[in-house]
Amino acid sequence: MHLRFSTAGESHGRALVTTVEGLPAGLPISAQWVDRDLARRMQGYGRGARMKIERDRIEWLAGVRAGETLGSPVAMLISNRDWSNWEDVMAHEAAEPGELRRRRVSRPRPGHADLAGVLKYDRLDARDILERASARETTARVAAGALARRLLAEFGVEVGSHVVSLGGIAAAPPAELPVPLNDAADRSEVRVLDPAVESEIIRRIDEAKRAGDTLGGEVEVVARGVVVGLGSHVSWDRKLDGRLAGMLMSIPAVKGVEIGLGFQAARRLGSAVHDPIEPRGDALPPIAGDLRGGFRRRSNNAGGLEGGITTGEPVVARVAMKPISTLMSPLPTVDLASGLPANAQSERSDVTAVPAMGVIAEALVALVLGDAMLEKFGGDSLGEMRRNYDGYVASLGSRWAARRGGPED
Ligand code: EPS
Repeated sequence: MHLRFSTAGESHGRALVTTVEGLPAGLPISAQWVDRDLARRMQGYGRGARMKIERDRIEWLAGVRAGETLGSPVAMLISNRDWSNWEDVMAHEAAEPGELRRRRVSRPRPGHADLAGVLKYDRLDARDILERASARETTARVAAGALARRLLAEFGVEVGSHVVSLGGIAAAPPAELPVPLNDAADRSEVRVLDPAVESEIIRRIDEAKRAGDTLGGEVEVVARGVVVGLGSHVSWDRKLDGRLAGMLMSIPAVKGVEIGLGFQAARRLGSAVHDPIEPRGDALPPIAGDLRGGFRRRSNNAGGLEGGITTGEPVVARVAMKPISTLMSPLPTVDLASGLPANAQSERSDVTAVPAMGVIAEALVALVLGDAMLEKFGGDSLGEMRRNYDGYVASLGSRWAARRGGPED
């Protein structure tokens, strides 16, 4: 991995921390740039009361000076405002037993990490598990992703997302997605590009809330301006589709990922799946500076990836999230304290976090693409990376072009 990141922090602990290593020196960056994505992650109709408490923003800890990266690991801190309500329960030092019993979770929620976690880690209190399994951790990932997004922006890559279904209600987005995608999606409270279904989805969320239930949904992430040739067919762990799918599946509550046409492709004839190739202009390649090496596709069913390599078409992934597992009308479980049947614990939670999941998915796609860019173009400084990138783009297709008109192979 060329762009590594890790996070630490419990949902109701003091703070979240994230470190990002591998960024070149000289990348312009500001806290405002990162905070913008943190604020977007907190949005969306159907979020719980926690989002009214927090004002997620970063404090730089390391790796940035005078608005530019230094090439050293970047570390960021995001304080939890809610910590002040949990200091005793979440105290780091040995606490009074009474404090630990407060807010103990002994009735594991079906669908959450609670039960598997307490068994695996040999804990009595599922809070020891859920504090880290909580999707609060994605705040730190979005901060890391914002740095990757800043790197990609230097190379003209835009990563956006929109909700394609929520609570079983499908949106009908326009065939040509708006540019920039997020400006349009963020205008909707549920991040759909179909005003006709917006109020229907909001009604469904209200209904689910009244019933003490939760809702899942699907999001589409689109990265435009990605150069042909990121990732590789040569080894399984270098295939970019695998790297993207793995990363997206790591989002809490995500149960499915599709690239391009995804599962639909399995049901069609090959001729209705594969994207015909044509020259971009009337002439054959190369066209100077063309990210796709002078070619283009009539469709993009492949979602911008063939053989684990980017084609230069937009990279498109769909991500499916199950309904949140904290139900206010809880499901049957077993009380770990008594061993008897009980109803699962209900903690404050969201009815749905699908709109926020799109922002998280964008961040992770940016991290994977940023990693692949660094793998291909490397460089200790942004200038060095840019020279490598420009040299590659300028030479795309030149081997082939030099042979054209020459003796037949
Ligand atoms: C979240 C913070 C959490 C939840 C949600 C996401 O806050 P709290 O538990 O204090 O209400 O709103 O967590 C979950 C969905 C989950 O499964 O744990 C956040 O910051 O995104």
